[in-house]
Amino acid sequence: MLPSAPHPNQLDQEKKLAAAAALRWVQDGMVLGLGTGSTAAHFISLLGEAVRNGQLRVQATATSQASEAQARELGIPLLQPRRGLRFDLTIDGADELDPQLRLIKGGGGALLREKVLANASDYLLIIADSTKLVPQLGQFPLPLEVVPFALPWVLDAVAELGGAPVLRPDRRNPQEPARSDQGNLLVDCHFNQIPDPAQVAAQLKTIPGLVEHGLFLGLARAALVVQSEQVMAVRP
Ligand code: ABF
Repeated sequence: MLPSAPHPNQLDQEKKLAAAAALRWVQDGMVLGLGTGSTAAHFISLLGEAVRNGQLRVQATATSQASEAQARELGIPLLQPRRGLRFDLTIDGADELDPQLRLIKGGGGALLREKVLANASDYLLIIADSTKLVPQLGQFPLPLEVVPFALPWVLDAVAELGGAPVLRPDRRNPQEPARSDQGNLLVDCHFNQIPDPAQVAAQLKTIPGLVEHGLFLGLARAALVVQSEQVMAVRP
């Protein structure tokens, strides 16, 4: 009997729980990276409240136009990319994470900016509901960001790796391909299981025109994962 998936309302409660736990990691004066996705959106809402009522003074950069718009709307002071900019703490979601804190990210299409900010962060904290922690990565299709011109060859190369690539359709207009904030295409690769994420990441990096992949290895320092309505800290 497969464990039943949590009810959507319960899942949203779990996301809010993880987001609230992450807010306690934020110290006054921090420079923050703001993630993308529904869990990160809950965190940004809570952060906006704390900024509005004067509890926290922070500056932040977002990993997507959507998160930037939400943060701006909430009055969170925003920093644009500039040389030397580093983040004390970046809070972001994930599509899958394993016990070694290896991640699959990019279901929300923001993997490139997420990886750029993760790489510029002193501390990447992942927040996740109970469906995200898995024993082995790969059940969730691995997102790629691809330059449009290169698409046919990238699809061939990923298929060679056993990744069953699918061009992601636009959510609002499925006749059109989805586009990243950079205007690139998004490809979801169905590996089913990825026993050696480092090897797959290294192989993907050799494919011209594949600008970023959703394997985040050695970037996350900790994760706050909800299990049985409790928030559990996971460290590699
Ligand atoms: C983002 O968080 C993406 O990388 C990932 O797709 C998403 C997870 O989505 P959600 O929090 O909505 O479950 O960082």
